[in-house]
This record gives sequence, structure tokens and C-alpha cells, in this order.
Amino acid sequence: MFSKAIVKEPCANFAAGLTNADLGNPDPKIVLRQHQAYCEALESCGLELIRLPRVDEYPDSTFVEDTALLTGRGAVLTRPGADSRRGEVESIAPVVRRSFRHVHSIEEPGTLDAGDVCEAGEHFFIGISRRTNEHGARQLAGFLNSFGYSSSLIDIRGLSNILHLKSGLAYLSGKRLVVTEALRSVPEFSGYDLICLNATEEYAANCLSLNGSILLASGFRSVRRELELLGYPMISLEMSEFQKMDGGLSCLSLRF
Ligand code: CIR
Repeated sequence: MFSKAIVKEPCANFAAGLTNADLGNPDPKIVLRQHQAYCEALESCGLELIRLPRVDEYPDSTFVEDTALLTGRGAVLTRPGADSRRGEVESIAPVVRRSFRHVHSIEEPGTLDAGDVCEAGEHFFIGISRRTNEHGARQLAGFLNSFGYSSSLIDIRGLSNILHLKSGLAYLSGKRLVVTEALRSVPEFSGYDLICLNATEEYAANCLSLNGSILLASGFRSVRRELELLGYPMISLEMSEFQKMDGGLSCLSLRF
């Protein structure tokens, strides 16, 4: 169960962040409204929010997930792969250090965005991507091992439309994963029950399983129906403005 989440308000320069989405510019008012609805959804799942002030110097800093990996046994501060995002870790580090006894850090030459890390119970899938390099992935695997977790590395660099591993993958519960078509045949996922998204609903792969409920981007009816049939209580959230900046539901918070 999660009891807290770190969130950071989108900053005034949000639209200047990194993106390959080609969906137009985010509307600043709608961004704030969608972020507020997201925060309320986390609270409705029983999470107490630690709200960090916005930092205009870092346009992408509302995507706090990339700056740290929080686990039940310890935390790891990352070293984001994009130069423009590296300094974001500084403002997250004190909160993480206050909340966790064991805190490690990814060190140069390693880079790691925690959007590339998918926790599946006692096991972690670590994506090697345009942002997370092999050094960073192996450093993280070592830290997870010291916490008593297993992990496997998955190279997603050949999957051009995926920014992070979790852009195409989510862990729900038990042995159940949500995956995009491109990730369906990854050998590491054999032995899991896969919910495979159709091509028009791939953005919905970045859903968030929180204390029994599932947060899902709104507008993706097939996957919503499938998850409802499996018995999950669903919370739909408008994510259009974050999608324009390549962000999804998991990226906007750090849960622990
Ligand atoms: C970026 O390109 O870094 C941001 N515009 C989006 C980050 C999304 N984060 C995530 O998937 N964990």
C-alpha cells in the first residue's frame, strides 16, 4: 500500500520542456487544472501529498518520477539522461533523504530516468533507453540487489516511439502487466498475464495501479472496459496537456 506521494506543480515554462509528441502546445490553464485533478485522484486513493513548489528553471520538473526510484526498502536518486533535466534531482533529494533511511545515487557515467523502471512486486524491469544507459541500469540493478530485489534489463532503444519503458508498460497486481504491442514478445514478460493494448490506445499503457484502483488516461475505451471486467475500480483522468509533452500518469508523482 502507498501512503504518500511527492508531486510538483507544473511551472510557468512547462511548454518549453522536451517533447517529440507533435501534438501542439499545452494550454497553461488546462495543464494546472489537469494537474489538480491528478492530485485529487491520488488523495482519493488514500495518499497524503507532499507538494513541492514549482521550479521555473526546469520546464520538465513536474515529471518528478524520473528523479528518484522509491521502493519499500530504500530509495535511489537518479541521474536523468537529458542535460536539461539533470538539476531536477537537487530539489527532490532532501525530501527523499528525510523519508528513507537507505538512499543511493546513480553516478557518472551512469544515466537513469526512473520512468524506465517498472516495479512488479519483488522484481524490477529496468529499461535501457535514449535516457537510461547501461551503466545507470547496472548501477540500479546493484542497488536493488542490495535491497533484496531482483531485476532484469530490457533494451528498448529499437522501439522508436517509446520514450521510457513505462511509456509502454505498467504493472497492475499479481502477475499482470499492461503492455503495448511492441513489448508483448519481450522474453522477460513470459510467465506474466499480459493485457495487450491495440495500436490506437498505446498511450493508455502508462496507467497507475494505486492501492487497488487504477488511474487511466481518459478516452481509451477498450482498455478501460477490459480492466473493469477484471474487477479493478477505475479512475479516468484527462491527460491531454501532459501527453503533448510526452508525459503520462506515472511521471507526475513519486509514490511510497
Ligand atoms: C521528458 O521528455 O523528459 C519529459 N517531457 C517527459 C517525461 C515523462 N516522464 C516519464 O515518462 N516518466
